[in-house]
Amino acid sequence: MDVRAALAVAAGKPLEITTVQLEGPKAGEVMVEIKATGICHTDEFTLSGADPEGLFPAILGHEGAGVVVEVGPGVTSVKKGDHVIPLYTPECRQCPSCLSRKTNLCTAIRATQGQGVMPDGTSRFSIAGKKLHHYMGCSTFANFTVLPEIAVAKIREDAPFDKVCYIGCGVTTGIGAVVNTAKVAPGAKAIVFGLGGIGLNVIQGLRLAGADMIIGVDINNDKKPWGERFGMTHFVNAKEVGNDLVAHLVNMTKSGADQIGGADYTFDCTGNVTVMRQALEACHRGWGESIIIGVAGAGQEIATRPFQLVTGRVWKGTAFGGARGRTDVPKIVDWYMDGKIEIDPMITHTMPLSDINKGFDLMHEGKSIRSVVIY
Ligand code: NAD
Ligand code: 022
Ligand code: ZN
Repeated sequence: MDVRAALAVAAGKPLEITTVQLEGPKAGEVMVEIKATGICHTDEFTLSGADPEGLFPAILGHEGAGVVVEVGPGVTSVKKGDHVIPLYTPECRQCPSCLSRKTNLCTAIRATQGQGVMPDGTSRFSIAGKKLHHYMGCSTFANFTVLPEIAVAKIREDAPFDKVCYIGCGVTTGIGAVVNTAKVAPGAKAIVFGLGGIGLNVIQGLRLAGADMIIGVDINNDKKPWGERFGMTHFVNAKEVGNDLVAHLVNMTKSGADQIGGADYTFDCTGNVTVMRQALEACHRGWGESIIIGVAGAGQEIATRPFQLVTGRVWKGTAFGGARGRTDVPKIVDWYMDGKIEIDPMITHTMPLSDINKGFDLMHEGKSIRSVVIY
C-alpha cells in the first residue's frame, strides 16, 4: 500500500516528504498506523551522517504512538484496533537476556534491527521497487509502519497519541534511568547534567522518587526555569563556574559530621565525554553512582583516575532507561494519565509531517525541548 513518509535519502540531506510503498505484516509482525512521532537526537545523529552505522535510504523515527491496523500470522499479544507504542528496545521474554532479569537489552532481533531490516532479513518499505531501510526497528516517520510483535507495547486507549509518543523514547529513558537503573531512594541528593528533553525527565523522575536535593547543571541559563518546573532545587551554570565545577558541586552537597560532599546519584544527559567525567567525580566517595544516558559521538572515549572507582564511585550506563518495553511502557502511560508525571509542557512544538525538517531545525537551534509530528 502507499504510505506518506519523510524519507532520509542520503546523509546530510533534508528529509523528503513523499509516498512510499509498505508491504503488509508477515508472521509475527504487526502493521501500525502511526498517529504521532517525536523527533529525537538519534534521528538527527543518523541523518547528519555522523552515525557510522547509519543506513540510507531509510525511514527514520523511533518515538511514536499509533493503532494496530493488521496483524500477521501467529500474532497473539495484540489485535487490530489496539493502541501501541513502538519499541526500539524490544522485549521477547524468551532470549537469555530477557530471562536473566539483569538487563532490558533483548537480543531476539538485535542483528537484523541494526541492519535496517525485519527479523526475516527483508524490508517492508520500498520506493519505485527499490528497498528502503527500517530504522531502530521502528520507522515512525511514516503514517504506517510494520514492526515485530515483540517491539510494540499495548497501551490504554484513552491516552493521547500526540503526548504519549514521547514515552517511546525520552520520557522512559529519563524516568527509567532514575527508577530502574539508579533505583534512587527517597532523601537522595542528585545532580543532572544537561537539562534538555532527557534531563528534564530525569528531574521529574527524581521528584517522583522523593529525592531531597536535585541540582541541575547546564551551560544555558534559559534552562533554569525549565528545571524548576519539574522539580530541580538548585541550578548551576557550568560555564559561569568554570574549571572548578566538580569542587563547586561537591561543596554544595556537603553534609554530615565528616562534611564530605558529593551526590548519591549523578546523570549525564549531554553525550559530552568531559561532562561524563565531571558527573562521575561529583559523586560521593564510597557509594555515589553516575549514570551515563547521553550518547557520545563515534569513537569518543571516557577517562577518569582509577582512584575515583577504587574509592567506591560507580560508573553505569543505561539504554531506554533500563525499561522492559512491553511491561514498563504501559505503566508509564498510566503514570501520565494519573498525573504522576507531566509530558505536555515539554512538547514545545507540533507540526504536520510536511514540516518535519523544521522540527530538526528547532532541535539544532536549541529552541525546542521536544517537537512532535502529528499525522
Ligand atoms: P538536548 O539537546 O535536548 O539537551 C542537552 C542539554 O545539554 C542542553 O540543554 C544543553 O544546553 C546541555 N549541555 C550541553 N553541553 C553541556 C555541558 N558541557 N554541560 C552541561 N550541560 C550541557 O538533548 P536530549 O534530547 O536531552 O538528549 C541528551 C542525550 O541523551 C543525547 O546524547 C541523546 O542521544 C541521549 N539519549 C540517550 C538514550 C539512551 O537510551 N541512553 C535515549 C535517548 C536519548
Ligand atoms: C535513543 N537513543 C538515543 C536517542 N534516542 C539511543 C541510542 C542507542 C541506544 C539507546 C538509545 C543503545 C544503547 C545500547 C544499544 N543501543 C545497543 C543495544 C544492543 O546492542 O542490544 C542501540 C539500540 C538500538 C540500535 C542501536 C543501538 C538500533 O536499532 N540501530 C537500543
Ligand atoms: Zn530517542
